Amino acid sequence: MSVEVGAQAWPGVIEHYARFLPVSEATPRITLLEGNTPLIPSVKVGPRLGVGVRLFFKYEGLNPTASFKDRGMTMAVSKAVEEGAECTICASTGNTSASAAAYSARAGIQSVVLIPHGYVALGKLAQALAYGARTIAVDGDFDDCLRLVRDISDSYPVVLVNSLNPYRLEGQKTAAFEVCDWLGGPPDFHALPVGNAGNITSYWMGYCEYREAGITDRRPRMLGFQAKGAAPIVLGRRVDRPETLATAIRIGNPARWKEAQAALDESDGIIRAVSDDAIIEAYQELASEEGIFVEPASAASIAGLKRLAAEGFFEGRECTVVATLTGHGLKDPDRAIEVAPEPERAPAQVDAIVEMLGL
Ligand code: AN7
Repeated sequence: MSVEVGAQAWPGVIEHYARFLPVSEATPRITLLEGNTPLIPSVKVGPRLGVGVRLFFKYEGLNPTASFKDRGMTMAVSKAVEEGAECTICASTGNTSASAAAYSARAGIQSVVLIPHGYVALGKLAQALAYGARTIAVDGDFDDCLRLVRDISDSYPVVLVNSLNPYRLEGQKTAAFEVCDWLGGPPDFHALPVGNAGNITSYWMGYCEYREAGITDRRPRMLGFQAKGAAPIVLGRRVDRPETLATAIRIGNPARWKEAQAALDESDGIIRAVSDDAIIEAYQELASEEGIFVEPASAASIAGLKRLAAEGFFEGRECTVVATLTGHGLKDPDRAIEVAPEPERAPAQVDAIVEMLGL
């Protein structure tokens, strides 16, 4: 018996949201069926923010390469192929490179990724290598890598797929559409971590376009959070040697800085820095109290919401808050193990284990 593909199956973000995207029938769909990620109600963290707060997690770690980057990458690689490209290039703190490598493999074209040597989480490095990207570890940080790939793609036949590529933003804005579609309208606040600032820019585009199309009648206030040691937008100046254990957002000179600032201004938004300790605390709470394992950068938005709550921000407010959890916890297994207690050891005997457990 043959298995039929159901007509209702999720077709990926390009096909599902084609009427909002710069694609035609002729655009190839290079897709791994990304998107359609769950909007999970918070059971513990949300109620603690304030009695009137309804918090939802947009869990982007469930995309095909386990981060939100797949939404933008399906667009960027599809358009690159439509335009006849044979090679993509990107700079990355890890997730962009994993995604670029996967979608390029899917398209049957080469990918080249430049990553800061020693500062990419293990799972992400494994992905770039497994998908067959030419993986170049650069003696420098992400900002150096981005400068290099901009220069190279300006002069050589390789397509830049960082979020400087406008198709990346187009694809990523679909996450805002999904939030509105699932909630039945926009939230009051949307929180997310900010690194290169492509995602906050994309969500804002998505919320604006849905309102312009008359699908929604308002837009959320955007809440952006950077790591304290890598907070250029908060400080209003470039950070030359960014440092944070949330390596995904270890970025000192964001490519979409201006657009992110505009999103914050237009939405009456807020951008704040959170410490690495606060990030790790939120990271552990998400896993142990919500059952949601994310990478450290993703927890920055939760650390930020907790900080706002501690300042009284949510007091007396009835509001819906969506926090994007940008990447899966398995991306960075080293950090997970480092901050957790060691596994207990036992002999292979029932008695010993029963005694350990105090049963
Ligand atoms: C998990 O992969 O910049 O503000 O090169 O991986 O849109 O950059 C990753 C960024 C948040 C920040 N959370 O998003 C890269 C890269 C995770 C991330 C961000 C990133 P942007």
